[in-house]
Amino acid sequence: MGFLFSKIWSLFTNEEHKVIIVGLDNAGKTTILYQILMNEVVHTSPTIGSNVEEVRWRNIQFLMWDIGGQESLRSSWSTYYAGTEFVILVVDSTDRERLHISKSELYQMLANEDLKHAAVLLYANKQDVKGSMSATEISQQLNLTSVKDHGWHIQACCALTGEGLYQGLEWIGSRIKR
Ligand code: G3D
Ligand code: MG
Repeated sequence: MGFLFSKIWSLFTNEEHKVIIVGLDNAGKTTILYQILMNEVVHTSPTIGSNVEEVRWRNIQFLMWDIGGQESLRSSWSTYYAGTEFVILVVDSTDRERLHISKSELYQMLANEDLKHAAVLLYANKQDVKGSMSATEISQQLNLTSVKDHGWHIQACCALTGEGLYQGLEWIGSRIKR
């Protein structure tokens, strides 16, 4: 019923905002998508290809794509870029060894013509784990202040509890002109 209603609503508003959720494998992308969607933690297995869900939040309709992050799948990310308004880049804040890979994926995305107008929300996920990097530390490591040609925002979060996820969506909502 909720789905039907949101479908009808979207016919009136005629607006669905495309969001892609990217990040390395195991970062927490699928957990985040389903936490936002259903407010619960689902048991995930590595995403092959992608999951897509319609998410309605504060009268805003989103189409959210959760794209597999294993190395072999990363080259296909760009096939999802067209029409994307928001990129959610999920970083595993415990994974210091691979932060440089997230960094190069980020700058590769920012350089892509299809994402020229997209804004980036970074989730510094797994904040519940002791010793994880803070959002500030990640922001420094990724040199985010050098990003001038895209809107960006970094939000600390824990996908298991949902903490921080809605603050991130607030930022996205604030960028949607209505
Ligand atoms: P992915 O879709 O980015 O590949 P998943 O990642 O959503 O499948 O999550 C990968 C693993 O990280 C899962 O653990 C998931 O429960 C865990 N995870 C996701 N978010 C958090 C978080 O905020 N804190 C902690 N501690 N763990 C998190 P399993 O054990 O199922 O592989
Ligand atoms: Mg996944």
